[in-house]
Formats: sequence, C-alpha cells, structure tokens
Amino acid sequence: MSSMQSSPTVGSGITALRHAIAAAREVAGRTSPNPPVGAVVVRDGIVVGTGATQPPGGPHAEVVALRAAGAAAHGAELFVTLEPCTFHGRTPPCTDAIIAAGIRRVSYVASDSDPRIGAGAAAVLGAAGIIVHHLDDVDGSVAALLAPFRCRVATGRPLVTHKYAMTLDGRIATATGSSRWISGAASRRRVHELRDRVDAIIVGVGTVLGDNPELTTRLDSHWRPVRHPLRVVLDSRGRMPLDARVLDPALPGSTIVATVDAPAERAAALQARGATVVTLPGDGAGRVDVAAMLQHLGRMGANHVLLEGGAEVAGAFHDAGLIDEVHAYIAPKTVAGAAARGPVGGAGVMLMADARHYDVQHVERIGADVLIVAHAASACWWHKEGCDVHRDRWRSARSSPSTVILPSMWC
Ligand code: AOF
Ligand code: ZN
Repeated sequence: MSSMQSSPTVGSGITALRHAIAAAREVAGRTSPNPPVGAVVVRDGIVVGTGATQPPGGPHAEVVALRAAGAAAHGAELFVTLEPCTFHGRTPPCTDAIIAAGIRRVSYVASDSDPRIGAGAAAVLGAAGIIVHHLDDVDGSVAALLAPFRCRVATGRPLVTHKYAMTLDGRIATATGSSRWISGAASRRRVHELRDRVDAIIVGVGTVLGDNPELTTRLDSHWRPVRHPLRVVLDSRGRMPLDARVLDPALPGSTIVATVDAPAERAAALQARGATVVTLPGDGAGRVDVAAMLQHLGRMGANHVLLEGGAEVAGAFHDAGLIDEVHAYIAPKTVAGAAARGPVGGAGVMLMADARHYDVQHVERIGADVLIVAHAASACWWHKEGCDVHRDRWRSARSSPSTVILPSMWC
C-alpha cells in the first residue's frame, strides 16, 4: 500500500487498527463482491506488513499483509478490520495462512456475515493455539466500510445510496424543469468522489431524456485511478434515444438498459449501440420492478449502488423501502412553485407516523451548500451488532430442517 511503505510504530491496538482501517479505505469500492478489508502485522510495536483486499480472485488483506511481513510474521500480531475467512472461496482460507505464518495473536473488529464462515475464525485460530481478540469499532468506520457487503450478503441486493441536490425549499428543479445547477462546483466534485466508490449508478430514462448526462466519474486529480461505475438506466419501454450520451462508445465503462417490455427491435438497436439490455419483471404500473433490478445487480456482484436523478425512480425505491442512505446536498436558494418537484416522488406515506426514519451521520458545509448524510434506521447492515444478530438467527434457522428462511428474517 503506497501510504504504508515506512514502518510506523504503533503504541496501542487502537493505532494498529487505524492503520488497518486506512488500508481498507484505500480499496473501498474496488473489491465487490468482496468487502474492503485492511490488515497490519505488528511486531514489537512496529508495523512490519500492511495489506488490503485485492480485486476478486486476488489475495485477501491478511495474505497481503503476511506476505509483506515475510519471516517477521512469526510470533507477531495481526490486526484486521474483518474476521479472517475460514473457508475456500475464490481463494484459500486466511486462517490457514495465519496459522502457517506463525502469528501469535489476532485482533479483529467485525464478524464476517458470509454464512460460509461456519463456526467462525475464533474457533479455528483458537484450536491452533492463537489468541483471538475482538476490537471495538470505536467510531463506526469499520461498520461503514462493510455495510455494502453486509447488505448484499443479507438480502442479495446492493446497498442503495440516494444522492440528490435540492434548494432550501426542497426543489430539485423549477416549475419548468430547469435544474442546472442547484449545488455548487465543490458539491458536484463530491458526487464524483462518491461515484468513484460505488459499483453502479442508477437513473430513470426521464433523466436521460431531460439532462442527457454522461454518468462517468470526472475527477481531475484523484489519489487513485478513478472508477467508472456501471451505468443503469431504468427504461421499461425502451424510450432511450440511440444518441444518448450514456451510449457513446467513446465513454469509459458500460451501460445496462433495464426494460420490461421494450419492442425487440428497440432492444436490438440499443444493444447495437453497445448497451446490455436486460428484461425484468414490471411493477403494477408496468415500470421496472426496482427490487428485481437490485437483485439482478446483486447477482452481478454489486455491493453498492448510487441512485441519482429522477424523482419518480427515487419514489419507487422509497415506496419499496429500498433506500439505505441519503446524501442530500442543500443549496441556499429558493425557487418555489407548486409545480416544482421535490427529490422523491412515488406514492409516499400517508401518515406522518409512517415516515421513514434516518440517523444523521454527517453534516458538512461544502462551499455555500450543506451536505447531510443519513442512514436509514431500518437498515441493520450499518450496525455491527445488528447484522451479527441476523447472521446468528440465520445460522440457527439453517440448522433446523423445519425452518424456511425468508428474506424478511434479516430485519
Ligand atoms: C478476509 N479478508 O480481505 C476479505 C474477506 O472468494 P474469496 O476467497 O475472495 O472469499 C470471499 C469472501 O471472503 C467474502 O464473501 C467474505 O466473506 C470474505 N472477505 N475475508 O479474510 C479479506 N475481503
Ligand atoms: Zn480471507
């Protein structure tokens, strides 16, 4: 890891853990369907190896850190943000590598919610005479890094972040539909940083017809090579213009057009423009069923998607209870107008008592704007304990032959 090449001293487990978290952050958004994990090997208070999860099929954080430490790993301690894996996935179990390296003590923060973990790393490592410690997730940063992975493991679908910019009076466009620009340049750069961390961006075809966005990640100077998430356009009837920017073959990354009953020749024309056309079940109104679309993306290995653009599409997600996180950019201007839209349409809830609740995680002034980041209170994957409870429930349900496992058991 570039920022870890010196050999820092770590006075305490907390400092070692900070190094591991920093390593995990360096790969956040680059490891799906795996979680971004960081690990450090510490010997006599000195970091002798650091590692982070490599892209799927590549070594896990622990293996990278152990390789970096080499012989120095013998008798050393390993600090890792996630419970080391005990099973053969695409790669062999990390617990084998830890035992083979002669590690004396392993400290980790979060349990792995992948059911393949079985009895867990503590049992495997303990049986090999290795001391295992659980560390506190002091500021919640480990849980935040793992939430997208945990959401997909628990539900089969990626975690959904809804991002929007609105005026102080809650509008995303004027009554005539004019929307450029609501937030300032600094806020808009932040959105590109967010795109760099997700697996896919989702918009409705209305956004393509209205704004003709590129949906690429544009960051002039960034600390790592930028990533262009998969572009997903919800377009039930195949209304997307063939000259839409998202179909430009010169654009980096790729585009999926999610349809329900698009005419075959339309689907063929979109495909000829390089898009992948998928046919999904419709909702009652003939639009793409957003839950089915998310399951499709989950099967493709997406842990985290960004919902951008389209009050109608956002409304469909809200109505289905499928928004896990909100990034609301609020610009200190007002446009008013009964016909000017707010960020989320759909049917909505009828009673204030039925409002969806969020926990505010972060409030920040960005230029003239204010950013509020909030997590859906119902989404257990943000909380370390919450998901572990669900995993344990899943395990006991699985061991009982008479139990049918329903998705609702997770929350
Ligand atoms: C770790 N360290 O850095 C990560 C872990 O298919 P594989 O072999 O890559 O295994 C994927 C699973 O490994 C994934 O579902 C999750 O349970 C765990 N991720 N484990 O020990 C890591 N990324
Ligand atoms: Zn592993």
